[in-house]
Amino acid sequence: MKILVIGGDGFCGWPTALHLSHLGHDVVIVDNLSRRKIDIELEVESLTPIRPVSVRLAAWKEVSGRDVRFKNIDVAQNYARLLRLIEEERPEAIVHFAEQRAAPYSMKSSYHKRYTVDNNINATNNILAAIVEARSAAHLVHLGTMGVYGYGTAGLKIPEGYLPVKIETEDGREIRQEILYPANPGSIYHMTKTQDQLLFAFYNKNDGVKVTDLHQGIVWGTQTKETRMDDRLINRFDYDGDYGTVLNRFLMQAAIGYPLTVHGTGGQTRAFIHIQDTVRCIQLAIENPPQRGERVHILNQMTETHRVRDLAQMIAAKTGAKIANVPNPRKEAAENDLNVENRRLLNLGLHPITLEEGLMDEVTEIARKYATRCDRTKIPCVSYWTEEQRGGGR
Ligand code: NAD
Ligand code: USQ
Repeated sequence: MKILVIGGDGFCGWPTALHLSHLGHDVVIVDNLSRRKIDIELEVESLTPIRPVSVRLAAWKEVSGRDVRFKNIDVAQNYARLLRLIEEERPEAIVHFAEQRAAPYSMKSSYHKRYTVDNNINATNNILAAIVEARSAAHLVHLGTMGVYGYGTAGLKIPEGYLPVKIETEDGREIRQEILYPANPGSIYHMTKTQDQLLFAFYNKNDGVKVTDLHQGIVWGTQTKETRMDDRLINRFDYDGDYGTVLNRFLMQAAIGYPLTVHGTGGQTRAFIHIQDTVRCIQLAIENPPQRGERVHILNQMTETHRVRDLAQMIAAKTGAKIANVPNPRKEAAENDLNVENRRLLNLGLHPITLEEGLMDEVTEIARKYATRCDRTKIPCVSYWTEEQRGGGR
């Protein structure tokens, strides 16, 4: 199958591109390298030494014998090049990772809020509009987020995208419908993902575009089967206060003897998935497209839920790390429960990697190995959600 992987130089996109290439698909990576440029802006680097795209692709050709092509296109800004690419390549599937994905980065300042909205919503709209204009039958697989639902569920198990509702009409009849689960974003970044959902629903209804939206939890881990095949294929590992996600941050902090930065009481419960399972889920989504005319497929791409303080305790118990409860720079519930339906991917054949089996490998294989590359001054989260926190937090 011909597959475009848009955002294919990033943390999830790179291992996905290799996985799909390894399966025999003809993969074209599209990326504007904005994530690498943001590293320069933030004066930070991936803990792992990631190589330039051309070196990555040459190494992949050497170890696998397979070609993966690369196109440097800003899909949010350069609609004409994106359209031409889809017209020329006629992909059967397009995987869309190309968004600014860090909640703290999206909240740093008005510039960062505006950049995140411009980039993410235009990227998604441009890809959808180009599929329609190119008269392409491509199946669009998008990486959404568990954060579209918010994390407070009032005891309800979060369904996969659609909520069945019963409404009583004025004349006493009962109407039953399935609606998109009410959006409840907790950052500008998460808000762009709730807008993406409406774009998918509209283009699906109006133009019959086939879309799968994967509402993914927090991804942990670094390497996959393919990125381990050569040092030059190593995946990125973000640990800084903007892009580092909680579990990978804790693993790295444990490796360098930095007290684990638990926000507030650490009562936030979140959903998690290992990067190896991410690439497998995307494969499963590509292999199981919606039929023409079918509504948007929404799948919850997560395998376990954990409370932040429990994660910190688990890592502390395994490594002897200390825990520091730091003031929470975000505006979020101090404590929440989270119960999530994830049967669709399990039914398609996903066998999850558990935290229990993978955690220590990650500490030794990655975090300890590259500990000397860590800049400790970049660890604290210094992006505040509100002006009050900004004022009081400095
Ligand atoms: P990332 O920042 O590492 O990768 C995104 C890639 O997209 C980067 O290489 C970037 O250069 C590229 N990109 C961004 N805007 C672009 C544009 N306008 N044109 C072309 N390329 C562009 O992020 P990631 O962690 O790989 O996340 C990928 C997707 O998965 C995101 O949409 C994110 O919201 C979603 N997601 C990530 C996680 C996670 O924990 N990392 C969890 C849930 C969902
Ligand atoms: N947290 C800490 N200490 C830290 C860092 C984070 O306690 O050092 C807490 C945060 O306050 C938050 C939780 O851990 O309560 C998760 O934070 P995170 O940065 O790991 O995850 P988040 O901001 O939600 O974003 C990440 C990805 C995003 C994706 C999302 C999936 O960056 O792209 O969409 O996870 S989800 O969380 O399910 O919405």
